[in-house]
Amino acid sequence: MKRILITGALGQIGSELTLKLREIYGADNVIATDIKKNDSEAAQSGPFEVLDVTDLNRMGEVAQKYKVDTVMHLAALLSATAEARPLFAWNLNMGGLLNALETAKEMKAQFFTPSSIGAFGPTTPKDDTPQDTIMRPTTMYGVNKVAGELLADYYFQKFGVDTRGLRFPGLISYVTPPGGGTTDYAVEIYYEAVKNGRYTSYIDKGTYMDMMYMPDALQAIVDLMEADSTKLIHRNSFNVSAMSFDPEEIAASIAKYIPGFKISYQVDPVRQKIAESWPNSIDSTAAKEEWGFKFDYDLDKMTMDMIEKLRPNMQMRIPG
Ligand code: VAH
Repeated sequence: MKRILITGALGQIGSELTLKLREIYGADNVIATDIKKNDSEAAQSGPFEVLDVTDLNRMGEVAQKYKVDTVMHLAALLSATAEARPLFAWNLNMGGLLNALETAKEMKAQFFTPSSIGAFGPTTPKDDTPQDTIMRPTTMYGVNKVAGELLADYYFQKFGVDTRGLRFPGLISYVTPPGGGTTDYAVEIYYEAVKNGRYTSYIDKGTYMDMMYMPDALQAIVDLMEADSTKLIHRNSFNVSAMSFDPEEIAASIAKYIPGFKISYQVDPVRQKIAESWPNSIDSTAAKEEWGFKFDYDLDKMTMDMIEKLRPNMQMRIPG
C-alpha cells in the first residue's frame, strides 16, 4: 500500500495532487505537508503536518510517524520570485530538495520532484527542444532545476533511490493560482477575462512557451510513478508538454467564449527576459515512448473548462 508524503501540498500543484492521490490511494495514505495550514480541502481532507522543508529532522520525524514509502517533493520558489531573491531561492530550493532526497533514502521510498522547462537556457535549441541537450539556464530557478535533476539522478545511481521527475511547462489551473512564476500570465488572463473582459499581459506578444492544463499534469505524475522502472531510460527529468502558445493565441481562444475580450500589453522586462531564455516548444517523445505520456487538453478545450469553472465563483464576487 502506498503511503505518500507530499511537501508543498498547499501550492498550485500540491493542492490538486493531494486530492487526486487521496482518491486513488485512500485519504489516510496521503500525508499533506506545508509551511502552514489553511482551510483548503487539501489541508482538511486527510492527514496534514506543518513542515518547513529546510528542517531535515522534522521531515524525518513526519516520514517515520507515517512510515511513508513515497516522497513527492513540490515545495519550491518559482522563477520570478527566485530571480528576485536568488540566495533565499538557492537555500530553499536546493536545501529542501536535498532533505527530501535524504528522507527518501532513509525510508527506502520512491521519489518525485518536478523540474521545468526553466532548466533550459538561451543556448538550448528553441524549437522541439530535445530530451537530451544543452542546459545552461541563466536564472537562479533554472540553475536550481538543472542541479536538482543531476542530484536526483545521483541519488538513483549512488543510493538506488527510485527517483523520477518531469520537466513541466507552465501549468494552468483554477483551484490554487500559482505565485511568483513567469508563466502565471496564462492563469491570470482567465481570471481577468471572466471578471473584467480584458487583460493586460506582462509577457509580450510573440513570446511562445510550453503549457499544460493541470489535470494532464497530475495524470502525468501518477502515470510516471506507476510506470515499470525497467522501461525507464531517463529519470530526471522527462520533457512533457501539451501545447505552446503566445499571449495573442490564448487571447484569441478566450475571445471565442467571451466575445469582446481584449488583451493589451505592459511588458515586465524581468519576466520577459526569463521567458525569452526558455524554449518555444519542447519534444516529449521520450516520455511517450518510455511510459506512455499523453494529454487530453488542447488550448480551446482548456479555455472552455477554465471559463466554465471560474464563471460561477466570479459571478458570486461581482456585487449587485
Ligand atoms: C514558473 N510556472 O513560471 C513556473 C514554471 C515553466 C514555468 O516552472 O516559474
